[in-house]
Amino acid sequence: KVTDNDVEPRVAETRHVKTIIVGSGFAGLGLAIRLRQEGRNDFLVLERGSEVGGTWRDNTYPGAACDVPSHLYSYSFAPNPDWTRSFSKQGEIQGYIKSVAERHDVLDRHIFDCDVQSIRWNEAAAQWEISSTRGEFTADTVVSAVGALCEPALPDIKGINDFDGEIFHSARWNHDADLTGKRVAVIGTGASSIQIVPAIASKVATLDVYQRTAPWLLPRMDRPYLLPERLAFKYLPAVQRLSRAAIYAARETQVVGLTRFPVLMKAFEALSRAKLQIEIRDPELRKKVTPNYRIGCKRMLISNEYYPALDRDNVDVITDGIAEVRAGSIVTKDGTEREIDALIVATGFHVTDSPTYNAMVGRDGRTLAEVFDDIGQQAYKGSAIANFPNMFFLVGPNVGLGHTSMVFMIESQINYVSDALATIDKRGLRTVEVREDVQHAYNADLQDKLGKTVWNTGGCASWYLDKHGNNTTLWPDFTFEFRRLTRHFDAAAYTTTTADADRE
Ligand code: N01
Repeated sequence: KVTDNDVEPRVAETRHVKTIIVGSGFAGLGLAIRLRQEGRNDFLVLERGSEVGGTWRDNTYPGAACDVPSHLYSYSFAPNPDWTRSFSKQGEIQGYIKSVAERHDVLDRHIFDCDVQSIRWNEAAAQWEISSTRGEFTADTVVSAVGALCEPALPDIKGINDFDGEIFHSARWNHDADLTGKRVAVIGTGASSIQIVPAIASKVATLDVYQRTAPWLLPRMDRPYLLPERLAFKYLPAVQRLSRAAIYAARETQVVGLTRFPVLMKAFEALSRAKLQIEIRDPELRKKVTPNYRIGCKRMLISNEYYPALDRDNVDVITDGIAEVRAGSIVTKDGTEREIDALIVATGFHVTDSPTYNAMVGRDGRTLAEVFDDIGQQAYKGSAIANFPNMFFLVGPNVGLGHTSMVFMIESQINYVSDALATIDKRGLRTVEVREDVQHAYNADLQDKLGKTVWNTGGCASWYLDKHGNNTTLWPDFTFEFRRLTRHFDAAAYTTTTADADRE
């Protein structure tokens, strides 16, 4: 870690580096490691948190765990024979990310507690100017690796700011708040909530779960690894590789089934309904939590504990819609007032309207938010956006997945971006900017494919869709197809200038 002594003098003077990476979750950290491996050491990682890990550092709520199997949810260059269970918990994943950062010796390129406030293109200098809470920087190239699920979305509910008790977002869990014996409410029933509810249900006095849309639930095939398995992973690396490949293949077939074959969707729905029948005794409650849209339209959730938790005597599912929050209670639209001591807001993230878009100012003086307002959230291969020269994105638009490991997509983008940086160096390029026509054609094709999927046609609203109803977050195909597209940087899709500023 860069110490305060190293960093503070930079506050006074602008520091220039070749490449700045913003964010050090799986994506930013993975790229930093790749740059170091390639001997491209003139880079810095600016990270607003005080350690690496991104979403796995921030989401520390009780019950937080991954819904992708551990051996696939790891860097391919850093397999981990020590995973203790098939689906890892937050602490274990965060420990893994930190140990990879240490082992690959990139922490000295990080500046922590560094909140980036603006990233502005200087056309004359062909550089990015970065303002942060730890000083000013300039860079030839910026890679934004802030992630899609980094900015908590608070619900716009009347009176919520006047609530007097403990209130916090799932991604900003207040561990000083003791919920034991308290009357607690949770707003939201997404991936975070269905992990929080069973984790706290038995310790609180009462738990009111405010559900707007019921999620589809499937079994969670989680279990601790047996000692012989762990020994095999450790001493026979081929076993771990095989396990990874098998999980990968199974997950790839899932996306095709859900996006293309209605018969398979029906089979999954039947499985989920059977689960409901077995795990919830109360028929009224069962009716309340039965989804009314096609499975897969929203992210499918996996849990063996959520329904039994809802079925507890001290837990209520409330579907009437929230009218207002008062100092010590929530009032629903039917006029019922329920008193509470603590309110947990598990209402997701700003995805298609991320505040980070306001901080980036491109070549024509418009912010990324303004550009996206005009054309919708889009990028070429999820990685480059016209009007933002020498800027690349990891986990950009339409790179997200609902069914398998984001680490696979991230590593594909790392291949692409590191090859782009190498090409810039090799050819002595001053700027590279994706051509608008290429970007638009790429996105028209994506939207065409997405328009036919269950995400767009399944009869639900979700964070996958933007305000125009376009799916600007998910990748619609096999992930190996994305890997193929991002294998090499395709300079022909870009307008480039050389040092003498000739447009090529
Ligand atoms: O957020 P969400 P999340 N009034 O947006 C409800 C990843 N993740 O933090 O469905 C009332 O999914 C909203 O209702 P509705 C994963 O990619 C992974 O849970 O919009 N309710 C919904 O129920 C996931 O998809 C893991 O009608 C309001 C909930 O809040 C993503 O993160 C674990 C409301 C938000 O659900 C986000 O998950 C956790 C309002 N005003 C997260 N506004 C694992 O790997 C929103 N809601 C296991």
